[in-house]
Amino acid sequence: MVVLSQPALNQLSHIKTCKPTNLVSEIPVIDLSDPQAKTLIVKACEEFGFFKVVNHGVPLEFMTKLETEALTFFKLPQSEKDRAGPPDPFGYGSKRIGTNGDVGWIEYLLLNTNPDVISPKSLSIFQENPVIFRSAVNNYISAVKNLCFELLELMADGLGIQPRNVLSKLLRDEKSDSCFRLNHYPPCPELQALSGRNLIGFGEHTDPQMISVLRSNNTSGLQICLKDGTWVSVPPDYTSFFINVGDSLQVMTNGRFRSVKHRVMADTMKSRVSMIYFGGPPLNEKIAPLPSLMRKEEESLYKEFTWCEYKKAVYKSRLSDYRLGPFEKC
Ligand code: AKG
Repeated sequence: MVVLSQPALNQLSHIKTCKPTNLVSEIPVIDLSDPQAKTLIVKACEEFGFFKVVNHGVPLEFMTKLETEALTFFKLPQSEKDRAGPPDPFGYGSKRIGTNGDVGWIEYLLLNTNPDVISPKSLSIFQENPVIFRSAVNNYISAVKNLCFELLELMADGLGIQPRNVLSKLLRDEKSDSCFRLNHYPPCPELQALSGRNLIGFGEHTDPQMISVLRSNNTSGLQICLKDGTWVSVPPDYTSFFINVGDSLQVMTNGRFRSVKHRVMADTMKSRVSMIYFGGPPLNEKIAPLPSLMRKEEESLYKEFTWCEYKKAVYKSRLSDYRLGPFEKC
């Protein structure tokens, strides 16, 4: 079993008070073969900022192969994993998330998905286990990127805006600032028993990019926050993808789509492995409401900013900060 070095209990975050979480069956499920998919996606993005996708066309083999490779990496001795870290922000990290004091019961690998700017640390990971790991990552990412483009085009169709690649072109751009994260949450029986409370794997946050495509193994832990502030558990499904609307897409739709707050609870008995593709626009791209979506005399809810400016602000913030706040018009 992989054991993260044990931090002092008070360094880790717990859920102190929380309404009972429900296993919701009403999380929207979008079947991509359904002719109504575009309408249902828009509804899900408005209501939840979150949905599950089935019949997505990504071979299960790509998902399970990468999961196996990720576990092989996470099972390496700590000293070997540490050679791929600390994250800069790319590379291997453990417990510390970002540089502003957020901690969680997690270890992870953050990779850049733009081959021409892949960081030296990311390369060292591939050099350990070059052919198999690299091809598992590449196969998975290229399939998930295509799914992401399709989802963004369905969103444009559902919103009734033209051209239909108005969103997807930002991620298709070779300068797209997207990244990919492999997360591992080891089981935590002792810590949980000691604290008697639920241990946080990944603290609550919204994703700053446009869209995130998440796949996990069959261990639960992911929770999303509904519009009314209730936290609900997302039943895991290793064959499907879960889609998060990110802050940038919320701005591009002038608040019509909702960037979903989410978090992960560690499991006492089972390890959770998740893999997330975060689709971000090019650094110099202006993040602003799409003109084709604005109604007559509708005003932007946000100040003007580029993705680079927003990203810099995010890096300086804590996970749970309301990071869009300073960019909203008063
Ligand atoms: C993140 O990496 O930003 C997450 O929210 C993790 C979600 C998960 O591991 O299921």
